This record gives sequence, C-alpha cells and structure tokens, in this order.
Amino acid sequence: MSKVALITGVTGQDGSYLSEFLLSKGYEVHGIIRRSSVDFRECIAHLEGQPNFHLHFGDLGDSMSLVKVVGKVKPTEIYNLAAQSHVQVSFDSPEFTADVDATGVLRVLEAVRACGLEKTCRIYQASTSELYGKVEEVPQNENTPFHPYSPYAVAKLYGFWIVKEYREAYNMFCCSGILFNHESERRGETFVTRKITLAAARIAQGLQDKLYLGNLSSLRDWGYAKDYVECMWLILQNDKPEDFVIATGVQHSVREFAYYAFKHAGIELKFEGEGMNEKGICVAGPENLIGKTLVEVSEDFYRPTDVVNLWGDPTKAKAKLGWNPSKTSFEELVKIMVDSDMAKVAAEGAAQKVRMNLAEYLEKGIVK
Ligand code: F7E
Repeated sequence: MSKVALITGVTGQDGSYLSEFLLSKGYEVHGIIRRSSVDFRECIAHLEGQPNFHLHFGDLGDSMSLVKVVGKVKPTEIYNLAAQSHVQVSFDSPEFTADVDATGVLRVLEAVRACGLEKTCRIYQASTSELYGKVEEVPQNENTPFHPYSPYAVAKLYGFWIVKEYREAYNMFCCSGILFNHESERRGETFVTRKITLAAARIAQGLQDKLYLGNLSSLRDWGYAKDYVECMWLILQNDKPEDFVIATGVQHSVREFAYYAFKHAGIELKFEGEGMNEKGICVAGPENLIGKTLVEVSEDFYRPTDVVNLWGDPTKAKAKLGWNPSKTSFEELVKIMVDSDMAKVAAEGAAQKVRMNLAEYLEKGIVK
C-alpha cells in the first residue's frame, strides 16, 4: 500500500524538514496551508512543484476544511504540527492559542473519524516539554508529572490528553511526541536561539549594535530539528501507539547559547553583573567591538511565568525506537545556525549595498 502523509503546519521548520524526510522515503506528501494576507512559504519553496508534494488550503480552526482535506487525501499518516507555537505570544493571545493548540487537535481527530479512517490512519501529535513547565523532576521523562506554566502549555496539555483519550476510547493509533526545544537555520526569528544567531551575525558584520534578551539563566535541552523529524516518523512506525520524550539529554543556559554563538561569529563575550543588570561585553574579536556591551537584559522579554529548567531524558526513544539523540551536538547546532545566518546577513548586506549604490547613482544622474 502506498504511504500518504498529511502534514498540518507544513510551512514551518518541522513541517518542511518532515516533508523532505518523508519524500525521501517515497511517501506522497500533502500539506495544509492557511490563507493569510502574507505568504510565509520560504521553508517549503524548494519542494513546491515536486510531483509527490501537494498543498491544500485549510485551517485547524475550521473543521469543515479539515474533513474535506482528510476525505480527499485519505492519508495513512497525519502529522499535526500546526500550532500557535510561541510561548510568550500565548500570554497576549490566549484564546486563539487555546483554539488552535487545544481544540484544533480535537478537530483533526474528529475529521479522521468523520471520514471513517480511524482504523487505517495513524496520527502524530506535536506535544512539548512545556507540559513539564514548573518542573516537578529533573531530568524529565514520560512518567514525570505535568505542570503547565503558560497559556500555550495549558492548551498543549489538552492536546496531549485528547490524543490519549481517543487512543483508548476508539482504539485509534494516535500518539504524542513530547519534543524538547529543537532548533535549526529555519527556526523562527523570535525564538531565542535564532534571535541570538541572527544578532551575532549582524553585530559581527556591523549591521546591529546590541542584542536585548530576557532571562539569560533559563535552561533548555536544545536539539537539531532535522534529527527530531525522524523520530516523529519512528513513533508512527512503532508496533504500539505510545508517547515518547524526544530530547538530547544535554542542558545549557540561554547565556551559554549566546556565548557560543558569538564565539562562532568571531566575538568573545564576558558576562558581568546579575539579573536585569547583567551584560555581555566583548573581550576579544574585531578591534572596534572590544570593550563594548553587546548583550543586555530587557524586561520586555521576561514572561509572566517562565519555564526555567527543561532537561529531557530520551532513554525510552533510544531503547524502543532505536533513535540516536546525539547525532548533532550542541556546539554543532550552534555552528550550523551561525554559519547560515552569517551567510544570510552577508547576502542581505551585499543587496543593501547594491540598492544604496543604485540610489546614489540615480541621484547623481550616473544612471537613469
Ligand atoms: O525561549 C528565554 C525564554 O522562545 C526559550 C517553542 O518551540 O520550545 C519553544 O518554547 C527560553 C525561555 O522557546 C529571550 O524566557 C530569554 O525560557 O526560544 P524560546 P520556548 O519558550 O522554550 C518548546 C519546546 C515549544 O513547544 C514551543 O512551541 O529563552 N529567553 N530571552 C527568551 N526567549 C525569547 N523568545 N526571546 C528572548 O529574547
């Protein structure tokens, strides 16, 4: 039987890597995209037009659209990756977050039942380490009690439990991957890792003066998104529907991430001071930056409640799925992201120079 995957959130970091992965395994891949006034399709632009890659309009907030797409595509696997995924934004838009991240999961499950596919279609739900929130145990595994600590995490907790409920009530093959933070060169620019790598690249190339961050002491278990999508697939190939923690088992602070990112961009930082007064000062690197404060703390990036000690234990995924959590180390991940942003910023800088030259030439009448 040919394998047909349907991915919600296909335009995002994980959706794009998963599409590439499934296409390489011979799947027919269908993605659901939302109609919005701005098109964000940069991550999948290279896949559009491939014969086994198809896009459909739909929305997790619109059951009818989901029923239509699921009924038409008849997927053998669904990966529900769509979400309002920014924790800080969930404090500003809690109702929208609940609708997409909680009720949206229910809509996907019900669409599968409405189309009579509950016995043939396996469902992966993108769950999150944010469920552990105000952590009750370190490191966290599949048996650690949940303590969600943001509107995002509370919504995702509903998603986790409704998947478990449908598995038991209707005998459906649906499971959650409890993914710890996973990053890449395709990560959204407002998540802390990408914000740092982009700023390090801009500062190194003289296009930005300073980077403002929130809680530098927050601890995360950061992995490479490209490695994690393989695990999403492995979870659906397992004999039994089960939930899995996906993490590297290694923990670092935001401060350490910033230190290594700047170092890779050719700037050595020394952190001085505490709390709101902490600063990252350049102690080695380009001469014009030495002695300058390049990182400062701003209250704007603090959250009403913050999750500060996430550290995953991937033992179960290693043992039962044969997944390797150490494929890409923390240092390699930082390097991949900084290298990519250094190149991106250099290209942007070059394009800006061309535009500036052109404006000058037009003004001077050199070109008309
Ligand atoms: O924050 C601290 C911030 O926004 C990480 C999502 O994919 O992973 C992600 O959620 C930490 C937090 O990711 C800034 O307070 C300091 O403690 O990169 P983040 P997140 O909140 O961990 C989980 C697994 C998900 O499921 C989510 O969908 O870094 N932090 N200064 C900052 N964070 C941001 N964004 N910006 C700062 O300036």
